[in-house]
Amino acid sequence: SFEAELSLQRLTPRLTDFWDSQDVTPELRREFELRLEHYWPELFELLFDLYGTRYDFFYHLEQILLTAAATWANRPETLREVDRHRVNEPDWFQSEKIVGGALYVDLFSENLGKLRESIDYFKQLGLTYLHLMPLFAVRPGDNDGGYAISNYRSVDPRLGTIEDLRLLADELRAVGITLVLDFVFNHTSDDHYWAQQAQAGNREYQQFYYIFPDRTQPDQYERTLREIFPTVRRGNFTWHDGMQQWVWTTFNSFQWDLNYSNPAVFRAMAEEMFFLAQTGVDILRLDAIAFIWKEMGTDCENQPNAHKLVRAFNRLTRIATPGLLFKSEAIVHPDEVVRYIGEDRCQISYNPTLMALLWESLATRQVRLLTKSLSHRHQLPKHTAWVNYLRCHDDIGWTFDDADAASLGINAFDHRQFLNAFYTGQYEGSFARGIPFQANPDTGDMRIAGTMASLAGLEQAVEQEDAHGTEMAIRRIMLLQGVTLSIGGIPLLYLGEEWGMLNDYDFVKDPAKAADTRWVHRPKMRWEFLQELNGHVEEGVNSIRSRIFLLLQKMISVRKSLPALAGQQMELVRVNNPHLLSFVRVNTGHRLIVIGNFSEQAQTFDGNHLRTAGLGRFFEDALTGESYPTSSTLQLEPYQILWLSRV
Ligand code: OTU
Repeated sequence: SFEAELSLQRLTPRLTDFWDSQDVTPELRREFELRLEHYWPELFELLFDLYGTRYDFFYHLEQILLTAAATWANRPETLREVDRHRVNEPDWFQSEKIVGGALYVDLFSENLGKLRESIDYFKQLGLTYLHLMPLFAVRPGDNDGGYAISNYRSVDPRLGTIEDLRLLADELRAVGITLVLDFVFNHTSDDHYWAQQAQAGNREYQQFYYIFPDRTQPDQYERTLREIFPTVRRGNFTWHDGMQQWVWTTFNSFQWDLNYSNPAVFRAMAEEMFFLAQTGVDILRLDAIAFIWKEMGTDCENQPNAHKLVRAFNRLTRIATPGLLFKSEAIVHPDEVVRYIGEDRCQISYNPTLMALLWESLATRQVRLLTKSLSHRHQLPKHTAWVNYLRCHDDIGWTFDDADAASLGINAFDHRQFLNAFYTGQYEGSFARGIPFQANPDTGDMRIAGTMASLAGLEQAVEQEDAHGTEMAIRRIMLLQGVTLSIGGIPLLYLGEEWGMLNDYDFVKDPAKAADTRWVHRPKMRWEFLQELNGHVEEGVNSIRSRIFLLLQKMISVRKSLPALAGQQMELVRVNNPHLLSFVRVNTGHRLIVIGNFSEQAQTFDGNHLRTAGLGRFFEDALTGESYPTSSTLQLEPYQILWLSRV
């Protein structure tokens, strides 16, 4: 637009001064200018829409632009190389070779220095993408697992230093492992410098947050807000004794929501983002992305301006750090989840609907809701991908679409009640051992905490010394992993899964953790399992651990050998059996059919269904090497999953 162009013209002298003061080559400067010319119009429109009526808009615009330029000027050359490479290969993360893992630095290996010694372990398991849970300086006491950040520019001293982080990033890059860190940008801790200034009465910083003198506005907002952490406190606001004011706190009372209607907040957070980018992180996980914009009269989730903010951050990265990607953490309705995904917003996103519906299928032994959802929800825009996971550090919420359920005659409310009963082990015959998270007595709502293995039946089976139950639990785990490793996107393990780690009920002994049941599925890594595996222990519980590890390791390595599993394209295959999920993956002439049995009974189907999906007369299971003819009736063992290719 004319306004965008004229603004850039007016800002150019400041930018020219900046470049003239720098000791950089004309080529480097030109690279920046080309990207700026390309992305400026969009960036300007977005920021003008968000902040154009603010008295200080142009000032912050200038500062943002200068920060972007300084970021490129000071970007380590190795990272600039990565930037250039990724601009030319925007699908680099679509490879079949990419397999992710997530972990807590302290629970996995104490600190960042020790974590570097685990690179061999990641390689042994086959990981090429590593998400470290938030490792920045946090408030004392409860810090919500690192999500209450008091300083984005320093590492929690218990874990190391920024220098350790840089070293780790370098080493990971050298062995081809992508580094993912959180950008916790919805809120800061109550002891962040900005919050401290606000508490000291500094008006400039009070405007960084949502702070109210009385209940008038909070009450107005509350009329349409959901409660996200109702067991922490009812409502979304916290009374602050020192200030004698109310503070907007969507999550814990010590996590203060940032006020993005203030351009100073956008600018300040852009600076924090660029600081993180320069440490060598490849992907930023945008935490609690759904909540970043508040609008009176709405639920203040998924607001149009939240999307504008994300796009503006994205455009800034295209200009200054073009190799950096965003991963969306929007655990919301499936229609809303996809709206965060795009080349111009978050290139990758958690797939919470697939996650929830895989667990739903395991409970019901039926795949109808899952297939219904997949049939119209799996496709994504180009140059983007799902991150497919089964468990993570958070709870499971049943975020499927009520209308998808209704179309199958399922009442969504009742079904969620059933799933909650099933996964907390209350339902007759349930194999699961989950515990409630954030049960809300008013709405009957609840989410589920628990490790993958405990939810899949291993805890109960081991406790009851039930060999058959144990076998079934291991098969359930491998069935689910077999889907997320093949369905299209980036598979992400939550480390501990590879050993079938069970719930750890000891979290209640730690006062900083006791009130948050998610700690039940955040156990410490047990390195003795690896030692046992290396010593080939064959007896007892230990062999269960080793089996799960070896099965998963094998499945990962098979995935990495199958080019059909790259990319995102996936078509469902009808096999006329309500217990069988089947789909075909096609990529550059390669083809693979996946078929999984979600019941504990053997299931048969007519092999001709696979023939019409393009498999030919014979096929081979890539997981076992066994081959079968497609002309006859075929049988899947309880919970068996096959990855079939033509021979
Ligand atoms: C995120 O999750 C993090 O993953 C959690 O670990 C944090 O506690 C929280 O933000 C605050 O930083 O409520 O139970 O998408 O589901 O953003 C998890 C909506 C959460 C929320 C999600 C949030």
